[in-house]
Amino acid sequence: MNTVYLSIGTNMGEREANLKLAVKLLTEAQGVRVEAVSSIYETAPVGFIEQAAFLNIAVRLTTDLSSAKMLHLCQKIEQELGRIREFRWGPRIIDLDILLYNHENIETESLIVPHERMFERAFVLVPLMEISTPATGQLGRAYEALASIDIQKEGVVQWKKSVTVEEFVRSES
Ligand code: A4P
Ligand code: MG
Repeated sequence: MNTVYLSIGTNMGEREANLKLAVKLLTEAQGVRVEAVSSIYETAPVGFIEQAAFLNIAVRLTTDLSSAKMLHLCQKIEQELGRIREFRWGPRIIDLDILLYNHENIETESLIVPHERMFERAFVLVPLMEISTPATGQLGRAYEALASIDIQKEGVVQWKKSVTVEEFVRSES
């Protein structure tokens, strides 16, 4: 069984509903067991800053899917959400990134793990820390990276407290 951490973000449309639907689709996927979902954080946009604030979460899951199949599943869920809300909100309403896949270093044409930019992003690290325990290796590196980041300055604010996976999905609106 493989342990995988995902980062999910959205800044268009019904942001909370987008997150919940994405997690619901993960729980329904074959060979995937969603173990934990972080609190929801509202986060200032990084990169293109002239855009609306994001909601971000991190998800921990176990799976027998390979990393390539896991990426495929993430992309399928992105497409599904995009399709559902396409006319109303435009196609890019959700982003599912694989942060960690076990302790593996993966570098293929379509997948880089650990996610290339995760160690400098408070909107990734803060939720990730909530659903993991300090460790060595890549998670240890994430904990260390977060220690030197000013979370408030980065504009990462808890928006809704964490609940169980079942509750998170049940309250899908
Ligand atoms: N890819 C490579 N490695 C991975 C991985 N570990 N997980 C490839 C997922 N995909 C990975 O992704 C482009 C390509 O990355 C895919 O084809 C896949 O093969 P994409 O999601 O289609 O495009 P993108 O959104 O332009 O790229 P990416 O990397 O997801 O964007 P970023 O850099 O993550 O930026 N600010 C806040 N506050 N919160 C956010 O969530 N997100 C972004 C997106 C910018 N600013 C943000 C947030
Ligand atoms: Mg992505």
